[in-house]
Amino acid sequence: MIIEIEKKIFSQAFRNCYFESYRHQQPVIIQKALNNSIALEKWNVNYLSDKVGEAKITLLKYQDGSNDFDKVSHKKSTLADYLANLLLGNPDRTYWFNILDSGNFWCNEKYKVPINESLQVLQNDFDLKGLFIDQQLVYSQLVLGGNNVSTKLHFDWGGEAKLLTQIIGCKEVYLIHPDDIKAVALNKIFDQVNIASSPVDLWDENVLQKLASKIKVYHAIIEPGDILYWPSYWMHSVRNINDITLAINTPVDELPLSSLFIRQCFTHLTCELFNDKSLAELSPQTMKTFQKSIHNIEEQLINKAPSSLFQWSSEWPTDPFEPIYTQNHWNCTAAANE
Ligand SMILES: O=C(O)CCC(=O)C(=O)O
Repeated sequence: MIIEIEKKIFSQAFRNCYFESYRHQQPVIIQKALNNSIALEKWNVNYLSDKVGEAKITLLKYQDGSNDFDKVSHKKSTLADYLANLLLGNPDRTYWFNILDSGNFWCNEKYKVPINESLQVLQNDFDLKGLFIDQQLVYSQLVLGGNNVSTKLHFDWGGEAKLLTQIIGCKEVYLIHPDDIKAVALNKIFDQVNIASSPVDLWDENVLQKLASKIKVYHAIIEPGDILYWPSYWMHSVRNINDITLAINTPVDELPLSSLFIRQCFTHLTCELFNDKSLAELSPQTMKTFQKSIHNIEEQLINKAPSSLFQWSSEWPTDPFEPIYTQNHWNCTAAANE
């Protein structure tokens, strides 16, 4: 079944209702929360070119016909040149998305996420503080592209929830509840590709209909002024609709996942492995290295002991272009084992 995501007008009453009925539970489009926002009122090609046009940015250049952000090359530009390129129809299918020190114009000090200092001045134009829980906002990032780009179905690696604020143009979004993960053939740890993504292409109408006959697929078109919230680990695939489509991506660190829980998972893994008789065949040196690795992870978890997943995840590779599970990683591992 395809379900249209609920729309709610922002108010104090809605804020209470958000904490009771949406947070951690289901997506919602929050409308009219950006009253008096300069971003919403003034941002356009001329305004952004005048104010931050000189900013140096890094774009993702997708392969032909693909929306796989793990298989991209990088292209440098200035923001003004990129905006001009979008006005020409974005012929090289580039997307300004998900490179922290390129697109971030604000970050919460507590997370130490990099930002693009040339964009910092935009902090005066846009601010989500005061709407929900300020300390949980991680950073704010510009996401800009033409109507011919989208993202493949994935969830966010750090377990963050999302506030996606639409500023110029519209986006189409599909979301899937984490409980339905088994229906989307999530890439597996040994599949040698991004394990937070799925090969299911929701932009193929047949694939979409087939999936929607089995599970709930949430859908929305978001328009300027809309803030789309989705909770942690909801899978999402997002498509730009207009030639200039600009949104602000603000991850929310709201999942109360303890590092002790993660340690618990490692304990299970370790027990499984050590109960496997074939491990007896490993050399004492290999066993020692193996134990040392697990011990290191345990130390990290105990010493940092953050209560939030986002801080924990920042200890791990977060660059989508160098994830731990890349082809290279596994090739190297295979080569080392030969
Ligand atoms: O806004 C977009 O196009 C992509 C958003 C997205 O996929 C994400 O925030 O992870």
